[in-house]
Amino acid sequence: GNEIPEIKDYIEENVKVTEKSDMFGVAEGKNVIFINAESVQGFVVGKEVNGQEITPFLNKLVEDEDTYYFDNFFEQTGQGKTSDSEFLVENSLYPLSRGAVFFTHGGNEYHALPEILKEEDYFSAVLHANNKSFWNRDGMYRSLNLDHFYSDEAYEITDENSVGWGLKDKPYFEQSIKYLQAMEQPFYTKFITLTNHFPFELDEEDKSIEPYDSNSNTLNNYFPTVRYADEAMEEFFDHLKQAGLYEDSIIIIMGDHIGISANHNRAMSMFLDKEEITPYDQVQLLKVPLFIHIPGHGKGETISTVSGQIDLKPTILSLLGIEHKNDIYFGNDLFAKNRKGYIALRNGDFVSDDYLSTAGMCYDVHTGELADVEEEATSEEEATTGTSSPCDEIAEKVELELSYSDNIIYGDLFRFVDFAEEKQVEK
Ligand code: GP9
Ligand code: MN
Repeated sequence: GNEIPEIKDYIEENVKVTEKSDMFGVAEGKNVIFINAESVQGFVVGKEVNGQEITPFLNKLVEDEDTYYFDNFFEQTGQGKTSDSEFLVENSLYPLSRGAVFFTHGGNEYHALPEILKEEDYFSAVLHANNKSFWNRDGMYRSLNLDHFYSDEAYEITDENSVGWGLKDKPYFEQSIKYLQAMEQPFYTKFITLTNHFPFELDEEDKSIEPYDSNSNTLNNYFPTVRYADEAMEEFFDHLKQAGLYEDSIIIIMGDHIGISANHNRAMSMFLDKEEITPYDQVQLLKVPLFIHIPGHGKGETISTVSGQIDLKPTILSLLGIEHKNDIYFGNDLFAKNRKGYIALRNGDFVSDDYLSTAGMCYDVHTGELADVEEEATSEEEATTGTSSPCDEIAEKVELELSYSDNIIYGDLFRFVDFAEEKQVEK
């Protein structure tokens, strides 16, 4: 049956923040430039390799007074990788536990950022120099109500300006500027970089730092390509300034998902100077950087509350001063005070203000020590199951949220919701 009323009730009670944040409307009417930074993980920010900074530009941004940096921000993708991260950001719904929702449910009804922003006279576009059908982007973007997709056909791609997966990030950003300049404002645009993609190939002339030296070529080569992406983003900021687009825009940079998998744990533990990578560490490595840069704002800081990709949609809407009371989503405005307090990973693991749950174990999130199992049962139900863990309460919510999100997608339930009509009724 149609579960929408039940899901809405759950969201009203357990997800939505009750008060607008202080940041509501600070970027009203501004352009939004969102950079999906391919495979950039949080562990590189502020770190060095061979005595050299890996991400000098991002490191400067951390300190920038116009930038909020979220250093406890998690990727929540599944098998759909980049496309899952896009799905999370546009919808504040979870991707699926198997397959890529962009492929399996690209024709569903959604209520995504481009659609909501269109009502506020925003023009939306994605700029990404790859084939438009990769990840079924062209199909899904239609369902998300995106106005335009500048794919590989919009770029001049040659042997000289390509490496690995295609057009290098520097010429990609450079060639993109003319499209931004010609674009109707305000706009909501997403840039998806490509050079820092597995297997992290880079031409000699583009290497500003030397590879690492470990038993993993993947990890070794990751650092020079991350640095290349860092430089490309710095150049992009300069292009935006030169084009007169910087002042009227907010720029968001987000790592889409991890670049270095658990297969490289030996090398990773060497780099991080740890004896081993524990299951707790493995989850901590799912952190990706998130920057929200608001030119002229002057109040930026580093925010360390637990957060994730599911939070971007409500955050962007809040920054732009757009109310969306009847929307159905699972994230929270990153600047709100009474947030949910946990981030669900697609496999049911989670990270909360206090705990980290993975592989059936419950850790103290701050110390990485196993959290005590309460010996004494406090209810009949617990008495029959034997033990209870301090992670149980949130684990239940996580399971419920993931299943509600899945049901919305599998049942294409937004077909039955008239978001616009409800908006009118409320007024
Ligand atoms: C392809 C790019 C990479 O267009 O977004 O996708 P990924 O392999 O990271 O999901
Ligand atoms: Mn990716």
